[in-house]
Amino acid sequence: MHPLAEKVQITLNALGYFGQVQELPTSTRTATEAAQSIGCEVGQIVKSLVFILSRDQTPILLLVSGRNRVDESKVGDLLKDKIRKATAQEVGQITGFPIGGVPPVGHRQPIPTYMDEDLLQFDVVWAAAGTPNSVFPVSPFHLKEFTKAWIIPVK
Ligand code: 5CA
Repeated sequence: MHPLAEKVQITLNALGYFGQVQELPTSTRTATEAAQSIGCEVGQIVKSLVFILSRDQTPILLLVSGRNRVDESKVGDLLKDKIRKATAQEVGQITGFPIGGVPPVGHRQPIPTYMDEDLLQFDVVWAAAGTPNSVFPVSPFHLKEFTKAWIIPVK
């Protein structure tokens, strides 16, 4: 297994996860590609998106259904701040993972995490596991527990 995918597997296990990180032969870099490679609905793909808060430049993580686009002003209003998308370089520095493989757990530093309420309608969702061709299945309930996420509307 790729060392970054292994790091995610180990982190997940430490959190009480019993499932398996899966390295696929085809790309899971984007939500569309991941859904195709896995054979699931695009809505079941968890996008792990890093945003930066304006006030103090600290990062947050948004776990977003693959079918949704983040309404930045709406989420900013919810958090009583403004948010902007992190650059690819910032994502690497903050999480330790490359764009297209950013997982919901296992980052270099703890990141306050918010989860799209639309993910709750699925029995199983799929998130990136550290590389652009690795993913893991998880129930939205366990994903919320593992990430200590707050549930919010994002779209
Ligand atoms: N592996 C899939 C989910 S299983 C995945 O990582 N999807 S994602 O949506 O979380 O990651 C792709 C996201 O990376 C894009 O939605 C986009 O928000 C972000 N991204 C892509 N290119 C850049 C870039 N150059 N700079 C900053 N963010 C980028």
